[in-house]
Amino acid sequence: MTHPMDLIPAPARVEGPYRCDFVLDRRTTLSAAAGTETTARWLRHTLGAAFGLPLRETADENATNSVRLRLDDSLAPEAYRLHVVINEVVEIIGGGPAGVFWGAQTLRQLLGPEAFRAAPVGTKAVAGLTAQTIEDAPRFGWRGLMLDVSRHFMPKGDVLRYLDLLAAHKLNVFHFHLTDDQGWRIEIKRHPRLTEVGSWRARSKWGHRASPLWDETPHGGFYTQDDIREIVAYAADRHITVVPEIDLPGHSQAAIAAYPELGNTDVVDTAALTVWDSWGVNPNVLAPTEAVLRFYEGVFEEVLDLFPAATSPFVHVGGDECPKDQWKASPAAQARIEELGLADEDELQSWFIRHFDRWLAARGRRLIGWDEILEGGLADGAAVSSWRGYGGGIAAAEAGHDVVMCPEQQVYLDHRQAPGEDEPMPIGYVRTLEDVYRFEPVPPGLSPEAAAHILGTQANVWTEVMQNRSRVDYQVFPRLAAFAEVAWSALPAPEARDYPAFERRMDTHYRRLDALGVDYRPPAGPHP
Ligand code: TNX
Repeated sequence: MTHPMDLIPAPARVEGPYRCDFVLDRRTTLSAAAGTETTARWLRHTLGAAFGLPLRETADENATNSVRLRLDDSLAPEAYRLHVVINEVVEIIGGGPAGVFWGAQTLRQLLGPEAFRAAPVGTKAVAGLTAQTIEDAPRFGWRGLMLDVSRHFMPKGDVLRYLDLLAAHKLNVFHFHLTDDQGWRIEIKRHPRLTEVGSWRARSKWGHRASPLWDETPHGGFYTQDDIREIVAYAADRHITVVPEIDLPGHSQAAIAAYPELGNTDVVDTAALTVWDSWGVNPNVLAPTEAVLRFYEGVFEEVLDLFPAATSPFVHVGGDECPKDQWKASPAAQARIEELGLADEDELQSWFIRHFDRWLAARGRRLIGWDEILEGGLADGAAVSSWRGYGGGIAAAEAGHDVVMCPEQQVYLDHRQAPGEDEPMPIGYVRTLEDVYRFEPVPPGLSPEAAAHILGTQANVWTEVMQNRSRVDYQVFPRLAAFAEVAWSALPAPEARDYPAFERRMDTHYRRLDALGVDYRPPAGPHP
């Protein structure tokens, strides 16, 4: 049985555990008040798979040997209280449906690592719990993971599995990086070549030909619109918001390869471009024309249809790493700068972003972009993903813009997690599990008004060198567990955080990850 202190992320307050237990068995019923149905379904599905518990529905809210789910609007929407009463009942009370769901995630952890299995645990059709009371609520409302499915396509089933992994860590935002130079991954009906041409590349180059990361096999794939609807619905059932990203005006070579007229045709032969087979910052960016705006409005119209406002209030337009060389060299782009009365190419980038900020706002959505969107002036309602360190986020927050903190030095999970030759991922800063545990999303010295603009934080997973789900698992875990605790729990200042205690709780958490089949980096290293 799990000691409550083994919970990850750590809850705000625990009373108990007391010495007596409550055992869920085949007679245990479930009562689900209005608003808690998704959690009831999830619990039946999860505990049914592992323990074979049917959790039959009861309308009797006072039944004993029962799991009770209900709402109490005196709590914050994502807050919950969980009571395990000796020999009687487990009660999960959420401020809103999401709170009940996070409480159910805690219940699963309390039931032991076996509760994370998707196959039956054997003859033991019971699950034991220690009596206790937990009161809990998240520190941040935005607790995210960004997954880059452009550099390496991740099949739909693997995406759904990642949504389950997010939910198990009480993360509630899935930032879906759907387009980039190396692949366009979302079906757009009015522009079919985006996926017909843009979703496949011939090879993946890295370093030199002999490198194990140089791959001469074609790579590709995309999500149909039905796939996307299924992903969005699956996320919604787990109280996860999806932020679709269509990256522009840079990181667009896959789109230009599909539709050469999107590029700067007066300076490059865009008809000769293919989906990029290499990595880095790409010079082939969108041309600043009205036709390009109309093309992307068409893309976003379909995106808004697929990602409804209720579960996708934010739409990400990228804005990162857009080299201005082609615009500098292009007579057509220069003429546009003059025609639009802009000072320079930075303002041209900002012209793109402002256009889509207004366009999205008129349709009830909010634009979010990487921190380069600050250059050349930021659109009024725009929010910023601060990735090049804290600086962009601080500037944006001080100017009254909402911010998601995701500095690459701290929470880029493609970066290596230990020094040493045998660490398989060759790029980036070394960020150990402990480093991630000591990451603080709100930089010190920020005024309280500016700090209120920090919506939260997210970890980003760029997949240039992660060819499959195992490689992604290895980079993401166990660090996502530390990140989840940073995003959820009210931890003390970085240097005062009790990392040894977290590591001890991780002993239990590794068993949960084992039961889930997660290919995490072993605590002793890849080849101890
Ligand atoms: C920078 S972060 C990028 C990505 C790369 C990543 C590699 C950001 C907005 N742009 O295109 O994949 O570095 O760590």
